[in-house]
Amino acid sequence: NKHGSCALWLTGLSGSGKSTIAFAIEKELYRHHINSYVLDGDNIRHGLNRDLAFTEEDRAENIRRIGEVSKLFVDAGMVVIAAFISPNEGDRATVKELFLPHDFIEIYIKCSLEECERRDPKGLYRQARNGSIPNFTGISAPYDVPVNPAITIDTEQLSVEQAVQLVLDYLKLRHDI
Ligand code: GGZ
Repeated sequence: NKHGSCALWLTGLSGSGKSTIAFAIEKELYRHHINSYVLDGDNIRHGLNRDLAFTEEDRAENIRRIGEVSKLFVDAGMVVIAAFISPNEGDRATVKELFLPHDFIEIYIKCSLEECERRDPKGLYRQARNGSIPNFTGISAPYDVPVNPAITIDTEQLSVEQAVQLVLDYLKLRHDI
């Protein structure tokens, strides 16, 4: 839209790099005098969505609410950066429908399960493997690879800086920044 507000929707496995890239995008946009705001598990799942767990139904509701909140941010003229696994293609498509086509940018944070498990920054994959965390995405719950994302960022190949550059180049081509 003409004010450059949009939703950058980052989807990918746990440990793929979504939050790291989200905050690096926020920082770079700030250098360009663009205010943005990151929604991630830390500010959403501990607050607005603290009643939700990781069943298929709860994830769908998690993503639905985040989609609606993201739409409010875009209506308010902001760039919102949503960083959630959002594993279900249908749930992501439903969120996309809330926006004008130009205002919703799906970004696939691509990283193999093997590499995410190797990184395992919070030890969650280990716990998922030994059965202490059920329904863990990639281990015991599905992840639908995005069919047609606007941008794919392979975090096994690119640095955080290169990832941010891809997103900024995309926004520049759209004349958003
Ligand atoms: C996946 C889980 C689970 C299960 C807890 N499956 O790497 P993290 O820790 O910091 O990020 C993951 C986060 C995923 O929340 P989302 O809201 O992004 O998920 S979804 O979009 O699917 O609703 C992980 C932690 O929560 N976590 N249990 N079972 N990730």
